[in-house]
Amino acid sequence: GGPASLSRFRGALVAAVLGDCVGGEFEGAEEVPMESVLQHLSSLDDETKGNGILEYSDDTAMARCVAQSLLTRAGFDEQDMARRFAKEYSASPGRGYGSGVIQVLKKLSSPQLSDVYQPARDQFNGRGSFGNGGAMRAAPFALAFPDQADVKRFARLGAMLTHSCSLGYNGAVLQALAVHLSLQGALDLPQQFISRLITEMEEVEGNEAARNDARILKEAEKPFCERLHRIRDLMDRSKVSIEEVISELGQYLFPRECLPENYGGLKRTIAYSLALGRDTDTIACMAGAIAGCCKGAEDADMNAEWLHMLYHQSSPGGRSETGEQSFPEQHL
Ligand code: F2R
Ligand code: MG
Ligand code: MG
Repeated sequence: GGPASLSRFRGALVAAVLGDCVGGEFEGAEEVPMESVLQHLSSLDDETKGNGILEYSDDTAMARCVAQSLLTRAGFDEQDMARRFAKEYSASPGRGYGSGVIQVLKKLSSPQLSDVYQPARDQFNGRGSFGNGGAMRAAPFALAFPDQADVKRFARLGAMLTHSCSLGYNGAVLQALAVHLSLQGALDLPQQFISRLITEMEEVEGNEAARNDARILKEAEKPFCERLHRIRDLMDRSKVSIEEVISELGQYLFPRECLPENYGGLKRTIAYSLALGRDTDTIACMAGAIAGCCKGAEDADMNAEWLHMLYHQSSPGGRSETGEQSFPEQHL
């Protein structure tokens, strides 16, 4: 499909669910040999093995809350989103949430809570979380708002419900921006895609709060810009090993080597995400994932359709003036 087509909306949400489900197999493993990744992927292709159902984790559970809140409120409503996070956690607490964020989700369920951002601010002795839980659920913001300034603003506010450290919420802004740009087809020119992200993140990371957090955490002055510059440098080279990617970037880039020739783009991306090890469900979820069958994909597919409608309808300000429910709950 062309820019902002329904198939791109579907691809973004469904691939995220698949990445989470397929990537869950290796989450936490320090090293994942490519051989194990290929074995895992081929066992999923083999209908005679397993029951064909994979479990999704917190990544999908929270992204679904974001999508459903944006749809039901026809824009960003922090109270509604916070309530959905809390309800989802209390219904299924065993989805593998981060050990810190659990405290926030419990506090968000209190009817006495007057400021929904306060529990996140209290995390880690008032420093806030820098975990990737805001980023892992950021894609729906890019699908709900056509305007880039809205994508940045609401992705940040949505992440701040659980992550008040700038590394946590700016990671969500970066992820939402990447989905926003790729929805317009920007991935066709990868170098330019990264350059545009750098330009945006220069501004996002330019404020005092971000500089202060980076200083305290002994990070580069603008941590995400710095990683993006390293990605651009690596992309200029013809060959990059998986070890170099891990040591240079942590876990971010997807060279073409070491994978079977017959793997398509999406399958290659998820296979590589798994081979990077450690936070494999979240990396694969955020990077996009192979096609397959797992619980949660149906919801994502339906949300994609509704978000596609909302995107093409919405006014630049985000939430409709009346705040009416444009997308009835029973459809979600
Ligand atoms: N939690 C996991 N995986 C652990 C294993 C789960 C296992 N498979 C199971 O089934 O139980 N995965 C999920 O968590 C990540 C997203 O986490 P989130 O939402 O960011 O959580 P949290 O608790 O806010 O942060 C994560 C950890 O980062 C450290 N941390 C964050 N901020 C800190 C700070 N300011 N100072 C010190 N440490 C900080 C803490 O260790 C947090 O617990 C995703 O991978 C998702 O898949
Ligand atoms: Mg997870
Ligand atoms: Mg994870």
